[in-house]
Amino acid sequence: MLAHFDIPLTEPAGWGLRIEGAVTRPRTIDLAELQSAQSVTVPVTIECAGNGRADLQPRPIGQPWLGGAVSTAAWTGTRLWPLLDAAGVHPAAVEVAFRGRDHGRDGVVPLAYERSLTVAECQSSGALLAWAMNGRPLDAVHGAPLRLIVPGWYGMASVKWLEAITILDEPFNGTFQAADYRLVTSPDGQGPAVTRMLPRALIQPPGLPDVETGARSVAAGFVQLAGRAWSGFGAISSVEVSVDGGVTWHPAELAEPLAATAWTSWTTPWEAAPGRHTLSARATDETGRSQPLEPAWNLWGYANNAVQRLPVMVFANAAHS
Ligand SMILES: Nc1nc2c(c(=O)[nH]1)N[C@H]1C(S)=C(S)[C@@H](COP(=O)(O)O)O[C@H]1N2
Ligand SMILES: [Mo]
Repeated sequence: MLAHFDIPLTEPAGWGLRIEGAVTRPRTIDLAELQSAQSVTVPVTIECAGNGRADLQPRPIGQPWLGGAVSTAAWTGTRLWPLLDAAGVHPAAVEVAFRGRDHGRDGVVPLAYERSLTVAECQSSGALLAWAMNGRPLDAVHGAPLRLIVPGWYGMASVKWLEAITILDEPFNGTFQAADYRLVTSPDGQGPAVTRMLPRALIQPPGLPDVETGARSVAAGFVQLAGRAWSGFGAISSVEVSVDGGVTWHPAELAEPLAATAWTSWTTPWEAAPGRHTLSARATDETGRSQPLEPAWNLWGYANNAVQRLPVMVFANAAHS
């Protein structure tokens, strides 16, 4: 769960979604009407753009995520585009802004959490307005009563506690679009926007964690290594695993993907010999995008998809029992 401000508590009864701006038929829709539209349930993997930030040096400002800020849930809702289309989006419209109910201040300026997508992205991304997660009504933490889900994008795009959608005939310039969520590497503070999730594979840590170092402690012998891999740019085409710190790599076996919008499970057998080892997994997607061995630093520590390095201490079996 990640939120920039306090969690707003909203009674569905008094709530309505405002659709306004460059549309022929601006309106407010209540939850019952949204739920009477055609509904879909889609598994979607969402990763926070700051996931992996804590591995960067020097340490960027922000939540010190290691690799845990990613999850997959089944989201139930209705597709965004048919709703916007029915409101009559002006032909000259270029972007759509999504505003959450949560707000705070930027110094003296009142500030809501608001993000935008291009009109084209609203049409093609399969974005949905979701009111349920894993078969249960959305809870307060995850955006009740309604949130946007943008498959393929880092988490910041999936605006929680959604209360207004504004169609714009110029690009949106809000703080969380124009100033934050940028890959800043130069002193002018500018940089390209963070958009889709870069390919990434993570390993389900085998064995047990060592209390002092956090390194994994594993009994020697056959170990079935497993993990997940995802990319916001397309299907995962391969996962390679290294058990020697990235010197040699071999292909893992991929399971059938859950959905085009969700991560893929992978497995590979490992004959673990006593001693210290470093495990790594590297994903490549169908567009050919892959993971770098070293992180690419940026000021806010976004989109670090460098290959994971998982230290493992393998013990001879007798020492373990
Ligand atoms: N309204 C609103 N939506 C938001 C945010 C927020 O602060 N306010 N945080 C975003 C970020 S940065 C992430 S990673 C995801 C986290 O979603 P989760 O809390 O369901 O895991 O929500 C996104 N949507
Ligand atoms: Mo995030």
